[in-house]
Order: sequence, then C-alpha cells, then structure tokens
Amino acid sequence: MNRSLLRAALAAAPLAAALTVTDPASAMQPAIALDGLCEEWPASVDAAADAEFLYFRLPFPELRDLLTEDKPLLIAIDADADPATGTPRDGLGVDFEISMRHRESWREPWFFATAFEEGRPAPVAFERLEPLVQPTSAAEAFELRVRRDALPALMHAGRAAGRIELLDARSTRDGSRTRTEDIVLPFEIRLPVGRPVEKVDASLPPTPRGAIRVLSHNVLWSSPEKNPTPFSRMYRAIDPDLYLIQEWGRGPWSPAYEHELEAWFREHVDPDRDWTAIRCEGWGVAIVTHHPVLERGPVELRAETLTRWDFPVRFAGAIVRTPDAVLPVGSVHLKAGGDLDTPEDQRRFDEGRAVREIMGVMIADAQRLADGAPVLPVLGGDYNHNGHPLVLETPVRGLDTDGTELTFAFTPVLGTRDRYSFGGPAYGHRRIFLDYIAFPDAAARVVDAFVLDTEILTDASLARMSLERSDSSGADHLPVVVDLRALP
Ligand SMILES: [Ca+2]
Ligand SMILES: [Ca+2]
Repeated sequence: MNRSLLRAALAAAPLAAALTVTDPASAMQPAIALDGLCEEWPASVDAAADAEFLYFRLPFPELRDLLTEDKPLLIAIDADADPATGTPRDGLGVDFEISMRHRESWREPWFFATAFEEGRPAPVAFERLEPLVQPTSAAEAFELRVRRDALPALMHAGRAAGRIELLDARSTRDGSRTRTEDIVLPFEIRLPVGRPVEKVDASLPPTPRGAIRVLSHNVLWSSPEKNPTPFSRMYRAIDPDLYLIQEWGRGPWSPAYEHELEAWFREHVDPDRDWTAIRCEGWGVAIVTHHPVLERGPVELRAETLTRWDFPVRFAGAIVRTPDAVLPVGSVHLKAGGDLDTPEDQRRFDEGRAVREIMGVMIADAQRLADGAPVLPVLGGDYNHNGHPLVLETPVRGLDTDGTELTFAFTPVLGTRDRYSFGGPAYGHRRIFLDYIAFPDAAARVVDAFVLDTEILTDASLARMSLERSDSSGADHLPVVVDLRALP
C-alpha cells in the first residue's frame, strides 16, 4: 500500500500512440487539477477549458525532462474554430500559439506565446500567460495550464480547435538519446464564457487535536535575518511543532551558531517558548522546535560520491518528543540544478543514499527512546527534484515502520488543487514544485497538508489570518505544511 505519489503518477501516465485523435462528440470537460497527476483526464481528451484557464495534457512515449529540452512542444489554437481568422496552418486558422524553448536558467522564460491578429504575429507576455506545468521532474506525461485572459480572443464562449505537437526534441545537452516520432494530438474544446483569474478565498486549518504540524521552508539565504516580519507573521499563523529549514546560515557548526537561530525564534515567534535549534556543517539546514530534543543527528554527513562535489550533505537531524509521538526528523536540501542524467542528478542520488542510512540509525535510536510512544520518521526539505523520478524515494526507501518507503504527503497550494512550492510574481510568475515532506503511512495519516501562497489569496482571507499579500514572497520557496496524526 505504501507507494510514493510519484510512482503512482508514473503508473497512471498513459503511453501515447504516435497519433491520437480526439473525438469531439465524446469530448468531456474534466475538472483539471494542476498537480502533475493525469488521472482525471479521460483517455480521449488532451485539451480542456474552464472560465479562467486552458488546460493541455502532454503524453510522451518515454521519460522526458520537459522544462530543460529544446523545443519539445508546440500548441496551435484556433480560438474560434474558424480557418478564415488567424494564420492558416494545417486546415486551421491559428489565432494563438504556445511553444517552449530550452532555458539555461530558471530565471529565463521557457514558454513563449504568439497571437495572430489579422495574420500578424504579436508576442504575448509570459506574465500574462502565467503558464503552470506539472510535474517539475522528468515524467512521461505533463499537465499545462495557461490563463485565458492573456488574450481577448480566448475569452468568448464557443468552440475552439487546435493541435498539440510533441516534437522530437533531442537537442538536450548530452545529445545522447535516440529519435522518436513526433506526436500530433488534434483537439476541440468547448469554451465557457471566460473571466479574469480571481483571487482565492481560504483559511489556514487549525492544527487538529493530537496531530503534529510539520513545516518545511527554504528561506532563501537567511532572508528572515534581513527581513524578519513576513516570516514572523507566517510562522505565528501556521504555528508548527517542527520547523525543517533550508538556506539559513552557512556555519561552521558551533553551539553559538545554534543559539543565534534560537534567539531569532524567541524574538520573532514566541519569547515564552523553550526553543531548540539543531544545525550542522551542511550549509543552511536546520531543525527548530519548542518540544524536547532527545538526541541530535550528525554534525557532519558525507556522501560516497563519484561527482566533483564533496561538500557535507545538507542534512540536519534530531529525535524530537511531542506529547503524541517520538519523531526522528530530518531537514534535507539536495543538490540544486541539472536535470535528467546530469552530474547534479547523480549527486542527488549520492546524497539521498547517505541521508537514508543516517535516518535508519536515527529511527533505531528513536525506537529505543520511545518508551511506548509511536515512532514517526519524517524527512522534509528542498529535494531539488527536477531530474530522475527515483531521486525522490532514494532517501526514504525502507524507512517506514513496515519496511516500505516513506510516503510523500500530497500538498496542494492552500485554496486550490494545484501543486507548486517555488516562485510567484516576484519570480516572473514561474512556479515549480521542489519541496516535499515524507511520512510513514503505516504509522500515521495526514490530517491537513498545504503550501501557503499568500499572493493568490483574497484580502479577506489574508485579514482573517493576519497575513499580508507579499508575505510568502519573502523567500523564493513557499512554506510546505503537513499535519500528521499517529494511527491508533
Ligand atoms: Ca491533474
Ligand atoms: Ca481562427
């Protein structure tokens, strides 16, 4: 029963035929969640719409790293299903076109849109389109969403037609993969009347009785020290039992280095709590809690590595006792950058194996110390998961109480069913998902789980939570929160 969500996603991803034809007569309008899982898509449907967005499913015949390949995708949209308007191509009158291009850095746009009004091409700004694609890692099927209000021609009610072309784009940097056939997916969509994208009304769920709230947050190189207020507001509102932190401080380890972090939490979160911070030689990672720490993890963790990186693994560990459980917990920050089959991806595998080994030791210690309390291993952090799918489960394999891997909690953005944990208006409206919290589903269940993006919430929602709109933009990553309750 204990399968990672990612594996479930891969199992559900369909293998595309060389040519799939959508039957317009049977085309449904499924409600699409931009979560990287394609289970809600009927087999014959590759394009859909609601009042705010257009959605596309992109099924590839093999594992692909969509965000790092050169020109893997072209979507031609005949917004009025009228060959007489737009630019003529393949029997369509194309009014709008979306394409992708390889980017050297996440700061560059990787989606490009062109509108054809009276046949003349005009670029449409990335910020207006606000494309969201999931998953962020390599996969065999992706979901893509774009805003309809990016273009007046997409706002009317009626029929649209078009083609999704998944191109043989083997100009990846290593250039080693073989050629496959291009995939062409014609589609028709019924468009309901469009409306501008609206803010979302939502509230933070209170921590349920008997549950343990875990927060993971990459804070962007000590941002809470330079600009404490947004972090202070969010952390007070969320009020977790365990903070798993990344990118706060660069060591070296010393007791004073840990006391600095404890002082920040006394000053900016709660002066009356007895804060403990666990840091290490690995840059930026920490665990902070107001519950008793029974044992600390290693001050320095090394990976056996074949890559050129040999810095200490960014892993902080501790065994924490809450009123409801004993938790061997880790805060991890895997190597950034690189995609499928790169040295960075190899380094992530190396780091994951070292983390798994030390987590195994901490779990055995926790079982000795538990004194009858449930033992709930938790590993959260920034997995930088943009390459091979199996990177994700490497550090959690075999760590559940039944010997299976830990499970990654499904954490949609609060108030939505979408999944991203990085980016937003301060980052050019690019959004990807990098931050995960793994838990033992043989010993606990998830009560609530969410990512907090204050930018998308209504003013009334923010006022209820005593938050400001830009609070979650204090860092490039968003806070990820999971409430766990031990099974009886
Ligand atoms: Ca989905
Ligand atoms: Ca047209």
